[in-house]
Amino acid sequence: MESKVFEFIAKEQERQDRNIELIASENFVSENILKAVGSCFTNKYCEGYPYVRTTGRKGRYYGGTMYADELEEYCCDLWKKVYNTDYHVNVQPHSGSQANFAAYMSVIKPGDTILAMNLDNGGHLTHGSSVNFSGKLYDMQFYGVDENGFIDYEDMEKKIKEFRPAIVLAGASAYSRIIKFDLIREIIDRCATEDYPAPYFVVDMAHIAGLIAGGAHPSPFGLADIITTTTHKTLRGPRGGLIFCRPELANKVDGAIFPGSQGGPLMHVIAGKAICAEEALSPDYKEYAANVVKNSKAMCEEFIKMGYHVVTGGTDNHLFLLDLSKTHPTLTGKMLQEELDKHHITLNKNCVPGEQRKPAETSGVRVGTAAMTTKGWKEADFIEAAKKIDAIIKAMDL
Ligand code: DSN
Repeated sequence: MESKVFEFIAKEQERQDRNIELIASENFVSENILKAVGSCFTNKYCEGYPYVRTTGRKGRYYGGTMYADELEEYCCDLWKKVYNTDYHVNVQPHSGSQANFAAYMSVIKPGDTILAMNLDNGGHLTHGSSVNFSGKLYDMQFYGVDENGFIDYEDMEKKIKEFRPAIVLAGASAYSRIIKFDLIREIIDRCATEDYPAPYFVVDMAHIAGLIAGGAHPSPFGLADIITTTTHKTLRGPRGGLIFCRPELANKVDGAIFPGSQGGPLMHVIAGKAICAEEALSPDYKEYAANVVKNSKAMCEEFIKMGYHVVTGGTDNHLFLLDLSKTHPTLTGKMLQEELDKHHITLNKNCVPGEQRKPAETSGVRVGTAAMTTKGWKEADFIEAAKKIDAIIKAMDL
């Protein structure tokens, strides 16, 4: 049977081939991952867990799961190798949001306090937005960035002492600098007292997971209690999530995913996640991660050279934020995003620290280099793209 859907797929393929893709959370998966995600594993129900080798326990709710069991265990083993860790891993979260939901649910109760990074300062919807489950179910408190845009670790310590959160959450969607996981661990331990045991340290490493895997950003393993991620950003895998935790939290985390918040896992996506891990373990991957950062620095420096205001004045990772309010007071992030769309350059509007506009308008844009690095772009290509964006802005009627 013919399907109209293939027309949409063909148009989207054309767009992806043609456009300059600068959305910091997107990437291009390999043919193998595409094949796995489009495979017959999509037909299989596998509620429960295999874990025959790791725990001796098997708890699937359907027959015929023998190959899915092998796949899921293979996938879990690979992810432990990627991060060189003995943490438990759950590969079933359908997304980063589901992973965060389960992470919170596994160790705290609704009404408990979570301290997270302020959303305007680069946090994420599931880190306490009032319109998200996190903001509705938990008492959210926030730490922020200093006047230069860097995480204010002193503010974090002050807020831990003041609010005594049950979870301290680190991780961001639009933060361009190294996150000092070792310092946060130290702060958390320092704040613990006899009547306030150390809160859980949860890291959402979704944006930088690929850089950590490739050795281009410090790792939270060994420091955090629970680590969540998506697999489709710098990791360059299928859309989905993962949760890692200290072994003693394994049952709580697993229970929070299934049956706590999800039904059957998406086995075809788990197949894609396994290939993503195989790729992350390949020798080329280290080079890819290093190139993503090198390209990001080159493009960011070009914008600075042309007079743009970059939040924090630079980048250590795969992205940076242009604060347009300082240089182009009448140009919003939304206007620039829409103008660039017309020129086949894709990026997204983004709030900046101290944002004065609504999230639907914003005063900034976020620029990321992971996707075009996958397409083979080098520093010179990114510098060219920065110049092209500048020329487009100069041609706008502002
Ligand atoms: N929406 C993603 C991003 O663009 O950063 C985060 O989940």
